[in-house]
Amino acid sequence: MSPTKNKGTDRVMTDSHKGTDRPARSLTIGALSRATRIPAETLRTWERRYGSPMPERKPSGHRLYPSTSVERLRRVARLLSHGHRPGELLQLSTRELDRLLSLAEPPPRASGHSPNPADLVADGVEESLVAMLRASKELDRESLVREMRVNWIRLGPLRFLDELAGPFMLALGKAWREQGLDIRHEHFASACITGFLREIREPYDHAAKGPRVAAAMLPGDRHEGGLLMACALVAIRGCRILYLGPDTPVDQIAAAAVSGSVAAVAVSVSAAVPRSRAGNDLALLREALPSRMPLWVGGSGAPDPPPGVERFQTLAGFDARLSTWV
Ligand code: B12
Repeated sequence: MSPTKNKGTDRVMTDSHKGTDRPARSLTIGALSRATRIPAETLRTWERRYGSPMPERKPSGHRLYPSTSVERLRRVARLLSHGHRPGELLQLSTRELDRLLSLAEPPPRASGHSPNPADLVADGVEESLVAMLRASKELDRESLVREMRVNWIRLGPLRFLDELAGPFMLALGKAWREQGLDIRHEHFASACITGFLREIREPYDHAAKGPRVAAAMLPGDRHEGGLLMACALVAIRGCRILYLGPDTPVDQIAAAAVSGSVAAVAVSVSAAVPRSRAGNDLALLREALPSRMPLWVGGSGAPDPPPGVERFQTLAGFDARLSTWV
């Protein structure tokens, strides 16, 4: 018998296990595939691409999965049929998958009254915002990230950014002033959300093959949340991102755009940048870029755009522009 950590525990006998001395509570890839109806090739692709489900290996190199994988992957399969993506689902625990399933497949209601789905979602968003602010106040990273992850999947990218991530950043600023949140809470929550916005982009960044977009903020501006939100949409549209990030001198943005095979430049301007300075910087940047290279700008501090600069007031508008541009 192969010496594995499962030795000696109860056995779960699948057809393929009968009569073998395989360790308890483990399945071959074939048995897992039959039990979940997920093709073995797909399981191998997910392992390679997302690191999940991650099997143990027999000395022969064959894969062995714990039997708990069956229930988890059955949930994943159900959620895939509701349009969720494997890269997102495979990061979640069984409990989180259950929560998503309860949203995707609500139990039938006793009365004939069916609620307006838009109301249900709106209610959920409000609750999530409250939960996220509470988690920020308690410096509870796990809850904060879980809330974001579940909503990212539930609402989809655009609605998540528009209805939850953006309003959360604004609520954070408000709560900082009015509801006893302190600088540490705000820094903590900003770090969690910017980390999350980078993390969700990763699978898209890996797969991106489209034109390259440089993303930056003007000198002195360190408010990165809006730029990361715009970048998530850019990545989802299949573009590659050259991320220069906060506080970048104008000549450096231009140099990177020219030397880095970039097809467009996106700049985010927060409310902390005086509008006249932002206007001057953007005009300088426009001049330094090749005349046909699009220069996109957004953010609550974005000034009236100088000639040749496109300003976006909503993420939906930006996404629509990206869809035709790509
Ligand atoms: C988080 C935060 C911080 C964090 C930033 C952390 C980080 N890594 O991003 C930290 C702690 C660093 C910080 C520092 C400061 N902050 Co601050 N901060 C905020 C807060 C709470 C959220 C900012 C944010 O991320 N907004 C992101 C989104 C929600 O805002 P948005 O710009 O409207 O963007 C939306 C769209 O426009 C779009 N978008 C954005 N960019 C782009 C780009 C493109 C291309 C497209 C298409 C779309 C797009 O996406 C968003 C989606 O809704 C705001 C509160 C507020 N009301 O914004 C204060 C706020 C911006 N900060 C403020 C201040 C004063 C400061 C400090 C000066 C404080 C200090 N004394 O040190 C410093 C300045 C730092 C600097 N040099 O920039 C003030 C600015 C007021 C003003 N008019 O001057 C604000 C408004 C708070 C307040 N009411 O007092 N801050």
